[in-house]
Amino acid sequence: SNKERTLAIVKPDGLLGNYTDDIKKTIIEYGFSIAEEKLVQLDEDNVRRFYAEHSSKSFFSNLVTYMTSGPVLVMVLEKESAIADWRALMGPTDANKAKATHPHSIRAMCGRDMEKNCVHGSDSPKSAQREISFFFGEVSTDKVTEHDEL
Ligand code: YYY
Ligand code: MG
Repeated sequence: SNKERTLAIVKPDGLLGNYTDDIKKTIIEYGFSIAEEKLVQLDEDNVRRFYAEHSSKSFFSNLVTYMTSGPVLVMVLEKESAIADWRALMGPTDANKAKATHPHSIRAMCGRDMEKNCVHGSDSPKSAQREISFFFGEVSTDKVTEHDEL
């Protein structure tokens, strides 16, 4: 089939603000299916490896602190053009920009700023493959701690 898979994450502020149900409802409304999901608590090493491409950026240590501040909901979303369509549905990285220019996006709904932007989405087929294996590959349970209360 022409279906594609992408990795989506509801970040700690999304869970804390109880946005998970609304986000999932939006995901389904827009024609994605949720192929996999799990709630995980990331540690520093997980985040450093997941966001390795950003390791030299000035915001990196704040990103690590934020992403380890509470559990995250990790999902594999599936549909035609899932990667681009999930990026579009999330809206711009900066949630303030999302509120101004993409008021119906998920980051406009539940993000706060450039850092606390509520959701993640893979940015290319290569990233999607890497990120899905990171969380759902064969040795994934060694890498991330699964969280009990879903
Ligand atoms: O893919 P996306 O999440 O939209 O943005 P990236 O440029 O890949 O950055 C990853 C992540 O890093 C972003 O979601 C928030 C954080 N971040 C930040 O805290 N400050 C920045 N100036 C840029 C990104
Ligand atoms: Mg990115």
